[in-house]
Amino acid sequence: MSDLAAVKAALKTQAVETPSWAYGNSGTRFKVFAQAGVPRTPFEKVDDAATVHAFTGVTPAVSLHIPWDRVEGPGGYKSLAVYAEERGLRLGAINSNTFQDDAYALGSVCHPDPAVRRKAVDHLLACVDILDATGSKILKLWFADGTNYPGQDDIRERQDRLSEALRAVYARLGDDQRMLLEYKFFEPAFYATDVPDWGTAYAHCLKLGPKAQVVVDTGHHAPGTNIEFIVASLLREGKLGAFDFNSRFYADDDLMAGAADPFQLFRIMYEVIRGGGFTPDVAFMLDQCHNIEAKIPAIIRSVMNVQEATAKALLVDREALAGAQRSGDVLAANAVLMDAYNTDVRPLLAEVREELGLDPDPVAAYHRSGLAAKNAQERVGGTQAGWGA
Ligand code: PSV
Ligand code: MN
Repeated sequence: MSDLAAVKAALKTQAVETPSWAYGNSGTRFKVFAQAGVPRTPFEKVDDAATVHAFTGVTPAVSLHIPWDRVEGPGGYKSLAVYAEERGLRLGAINSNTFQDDAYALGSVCHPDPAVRRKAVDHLLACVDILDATGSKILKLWFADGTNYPGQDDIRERQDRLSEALRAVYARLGDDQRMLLEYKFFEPAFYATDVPDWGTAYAHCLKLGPKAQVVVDTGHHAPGTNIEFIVASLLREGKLGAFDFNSRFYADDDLMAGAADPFQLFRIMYEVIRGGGFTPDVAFMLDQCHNIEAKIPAIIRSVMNVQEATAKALLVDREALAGAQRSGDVLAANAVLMDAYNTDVRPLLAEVREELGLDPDPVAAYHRSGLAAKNAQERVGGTQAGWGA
C-alpha cells in the first residue's frame, strides 16, 4: 500500500489492547520496585488505560487478568464493564491464571491429580462467566504447566489431560466467544513445557474447532526464531487469534514492544498485513511489565512503537516487491522492504494524530497533563496492584 491517504486511513483504524497488569507494580522474578501513583483497584487500572487511550486514540480496550482483577460487591464484573464504557473503553481479553495457587506446583490442567485439574477447569469456566458478564469476547489461556525433570511425569498423558480440559472449556463458549491458547517455550517449567510452541497450540486448536485460535507472545520464543514465519503460517490457516506484544533480549523479559528489535516488529506487521490479519479478528495486545520505568508513558511509547512498525509495513510497495520476487531479483526485493523500514514515519503519525484531534506527541502531552503528580497525590493508602493483587 503506497497511497498515503490509504495508509493514514488504515492507521486510524488500528486498535491496540493494553494489559491491566502493566499499570500495577510488576516485573521480574526478583525485586519489583513499587512506584508512586500506581492503581489500587481494577477501576483505577481502567482509569489509567483510559488515560493511555485519551493520548494515543488507538487503545480502546484493556485486558484483565483473573484473579488479579477480581471485582467483588454489587454489580460485580458488569460494573467494571460499565465503568470502562463510561470512560470510552471496553474490557478486552480475560486472561486466566492457573499458575499462582499452591495447588499448581505440579501443573494445573495437566496435573496428575484429577482434583487439581478440576479446580483449574472450574477457574477457566468461571472466566467464561466473566466473558458473559462483561461482554468480552476472548478467553486467553496460558498454562505454566510442565515438568522440570526427565521422568517426572508422562509427557503424552499430560497432553491428553490438557486436551480434555480444553474441550470442557470450549464446550462452554458462547457463539461469539473465542478461546485463545498461548504458548511459551520455557519458564516456569524447564525440562518439558506442556504448550511450548505454536505447533502444539495449533494442533490443540485445530482439534477443538473454529472458536479456538493461537496467541503469539513475541517474548515466548528461543533466540533467533523467525516469528514472522509463524505469523504467516497461522494466518494462512486462519488460526492466528492474537498477539501479546513485548520485547525480549534474553528470556520472557516483558520489555516495551518495539524497544529491543523494531525491525522484527516491522517484519511481523508486514506479514500481518500481507496475510490479511490487520482486522479486528486478530487482537493486538500488549503483555508487558514496567519495573524501572514510569508505567503510563512506557505503555504510550510501546503503542507508538507498534504504530511505527505498522506504518512502515503499510508503506511496503507490494507491487514492486512481488515483481522483484517473481523475477528472482534478490537485492531489489530486499531493497523494497528496507526502503519501507527505513522511512521515518513519525511525521506521518503526527499528522494522523492531529487529524484525530490528538496531540502529535502523546508522551509529551501526558507529561504536560500533570496526571502523574495527581495520581501520586491521590492514590495513597490501600494496597497497590501488582502480581497477585
Ligand atoms: C506468561 O509469561 C504470559 O505471557 C501470559 O500471557 C500471562 O498471562 C502473562 O504473561 C502475565 O503473567
Ligand atoms: Mn503473554
